[in-house]
Amino acid sequence: MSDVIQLELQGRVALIRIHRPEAMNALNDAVMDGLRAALDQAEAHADIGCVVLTGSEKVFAAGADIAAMQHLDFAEAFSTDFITRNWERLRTFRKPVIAAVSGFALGGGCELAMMCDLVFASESARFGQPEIKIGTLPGAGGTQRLPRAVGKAMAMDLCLTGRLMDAQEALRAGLVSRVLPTDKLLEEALATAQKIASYSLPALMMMKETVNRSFESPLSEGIWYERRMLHATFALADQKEGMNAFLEKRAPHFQHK
Ligand code: CO8
Repeated sequence: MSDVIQLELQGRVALIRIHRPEAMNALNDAVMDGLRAALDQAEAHADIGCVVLTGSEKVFAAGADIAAMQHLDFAEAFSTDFITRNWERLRTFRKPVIAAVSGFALGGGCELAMMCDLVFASESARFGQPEIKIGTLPGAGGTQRLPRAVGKAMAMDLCLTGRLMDAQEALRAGLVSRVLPTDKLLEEALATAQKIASYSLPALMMMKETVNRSFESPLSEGIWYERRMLHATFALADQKEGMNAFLEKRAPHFQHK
């Protein structure tokens, strides 16, 4: 794959690992190019139904690469649309993604985790948007997704003070859905991903798209969209199989179509 992004296929799950230990997995162009390539591969691969994105035990990602942007000026940042190329790829990825976060998920690292569909944290996980400490702002959705996840007061608390949130606080606040012992994090994330990937892939993709719609539209529009997507599932062979299997008291055999 690349030096800094490792891709491993395990059954119907793609495990993507950020590996830049010398810089706390700081996110530079090489990392983001590698992540885009890995996601492209996982999206194109018909037999992949779910992705797990992780870092190391010590760090998920400590943010955008500060050394790479230290001397950036406004004209260059604006004209090159800094932080845009490849950053939007995770947002547009259509299959489910679980972030398995151990250690630091700061700045762009926290933003990356929030772009995933589920976030599992190890007991050592620390989340934060500490950009204010270095005189800058989040730039990959931190000020937008964090309040949606944890509410305005908590988001302001984190963004304005730059303090870090531990795993239990993140669980209480709704930023993560599970906290696990550090040595069980990846195992649980992969097992959950295998379970998700065993379901009908088109139904999963429709589910993800529909839940995400709740952030993009008023309630009445979202409910209308959900109703139409429900109707659309009746065109899937997997819906027939799933309901038949239930009524025949047997396990379904989804064909992902
Ligand atoms: N960028 C570049 N290098 C980094 C980064 C980073 N974000 N974080 C750590 N490193 C490097 C350190 O410079 C150090 O390098 P060296 O060994 O060559 O001196 C090495 O990683 C190890 O780091 P520390 O010695 O600091 O390790 P500690 O265990 O003492 O501390 C911390 C770990 C707490 C994670 C600490 O490194 C830290 O605070 N890092 C910076 C966190 C931060 O401010 N993140 C936000 C960055 S800005 C951002 O992400 C948003 C910008 C908007 C764009 C959004 C999309 C990315």
